[in-house]
Amino acid sequence: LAAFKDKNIVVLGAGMTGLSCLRFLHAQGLSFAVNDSRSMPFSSTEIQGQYEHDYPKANFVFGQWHQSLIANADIIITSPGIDLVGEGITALISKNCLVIGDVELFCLVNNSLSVPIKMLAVTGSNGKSTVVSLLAYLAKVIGVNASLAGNIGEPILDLLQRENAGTSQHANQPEIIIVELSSFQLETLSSMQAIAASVLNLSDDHLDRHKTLANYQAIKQSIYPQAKMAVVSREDQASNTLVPAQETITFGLDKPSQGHFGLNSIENKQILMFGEQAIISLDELPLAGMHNALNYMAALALGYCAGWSLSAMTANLAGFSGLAHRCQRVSSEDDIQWINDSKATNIGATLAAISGLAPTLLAQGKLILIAGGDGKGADFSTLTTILNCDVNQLITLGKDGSAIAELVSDAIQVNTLNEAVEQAKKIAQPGDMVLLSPACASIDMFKNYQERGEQFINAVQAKEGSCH
Ligand code: UMA
Ligand code: ADP
Repeated sequence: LAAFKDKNIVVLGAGMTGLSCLRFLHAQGLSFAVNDSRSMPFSSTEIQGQYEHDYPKANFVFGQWHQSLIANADIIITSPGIDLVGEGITALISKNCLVIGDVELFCLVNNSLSVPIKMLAVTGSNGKSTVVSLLAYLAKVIGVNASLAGNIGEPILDLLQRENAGTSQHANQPEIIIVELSSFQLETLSSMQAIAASVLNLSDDHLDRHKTLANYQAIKQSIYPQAKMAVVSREDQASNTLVPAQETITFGLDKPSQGHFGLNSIENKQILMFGEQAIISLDELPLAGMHNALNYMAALALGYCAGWSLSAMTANLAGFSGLAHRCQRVSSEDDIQWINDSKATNIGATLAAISGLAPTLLAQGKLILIAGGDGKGADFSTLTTILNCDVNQLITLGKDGSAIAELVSDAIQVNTLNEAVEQAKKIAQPGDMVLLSPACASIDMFKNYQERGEQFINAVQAKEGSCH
């Protein structure tokens, strides 16, 4: 990190990412400033005075963007949630300033190690956390020392041994890092050298920040040139238009050619295939729906690129039971299924949930969908057909709930999630399914999607009339 010595370094944001940068820069003995536009960025467990004491070489500036600090910076390390253009920061930055994210900083350090830590990188509009968690699970059970980092919640710089970072290797370093990357993180990343990377799929998301689908698509696909091998979906053309000429393994729902993953129907069963080789029947796997079949294949393909044994991975696939808030059954009392898919924060995830779950209903069973929240600028019209064909009753809430309600003739609009659940309780009969799959972010009404999911579960489990 010689290039960082005696430079004006500014960390933007004092959230998870900013604090990991702070710890890392401090361990390098570097001076730097931390600027956050909120006046109280630290949570109750992180006390500012303590930080000022522990990091004497850091200058903390909170409450507004510090224009001259930013204008005089040689290096800016920004956090993914900060919209540099929207916040007017880009206009302040001098043209010689290096603007990077935490993952780029990690890669610059990692690339300079005598034996860089290997990386597998995953992005996409949906399925990222499921795929990286499945990969981490497989690594563990087959005996690979892997760590999970990135958008899933563990800032990647924290994986470098602090006292030795950038100078030497440490015995406890993981053999491989499985990194989940958001479009926000990819915007400031250009030096990753992953073994393999995948854009799992692409549908409208974060358009309030990226403005056009084309921008969002280009940002997502910038992952491919930063990997030796590309793991590419045959189902989603929008995710693979910019794959450079490199070794490619594809996955899709059709019969695969040699060296690729796909499905084949054998004796009325859908079998996961690697070329001509039958791997496992989908009905032996706990995560239902075709979107999860794709997730299984993407994880197997990425693990295969890392040199993991296909048979060892396959033997352990069924042991992964999935993550909370993703099409999670929370009750089937009175023969009514209540499904929490609070993590469906965009249209693509809700489409996958409905098309995966509707076929599992019995002939008379109705599907009641609870949707709405902050749509992040998405065009909801792509939901029109599925809402009118597969959803029997739509209940909407939140900032963009009425825009979804307009797509059908008989939506019920409510103000709170508890009200939505009460309405659903009045309507649902044995054999029906009530699905919370909002197609929207939660931030207009909740702290995060977890809080939304937990409130849904509590309301479902509350006895009649008591869920307030
Ligand atoms: N901040 C400002 N001004 C702004 C915006 C933010 O000062 O205009 C400050 C906030 O006051 C806060 C800090 O920046 O102190 C927060 O930074 P951040 O929003 O980048 O959040 P982190 O805590 O650093 O968490 C980030 C990711 N957050 C976002 O991308 C919004 C986390 O992904 C990620 O787990 C974490 O880094 C570790 O890598 C969360 C997420 O919601 C889960 N991701 C989005 C998604 O999955 O859809 C992309
Ligand atoms: P991400 O980390 O990309 O947000 P998650 O694995 O957390 O992905 O899942 C988010 C939402 O997307 C959930 O509602 C889940 O049911 C749905 N989902 C998971 N995999 C896929 C996929 N391959 N295609 C579409 N939707 C998916």
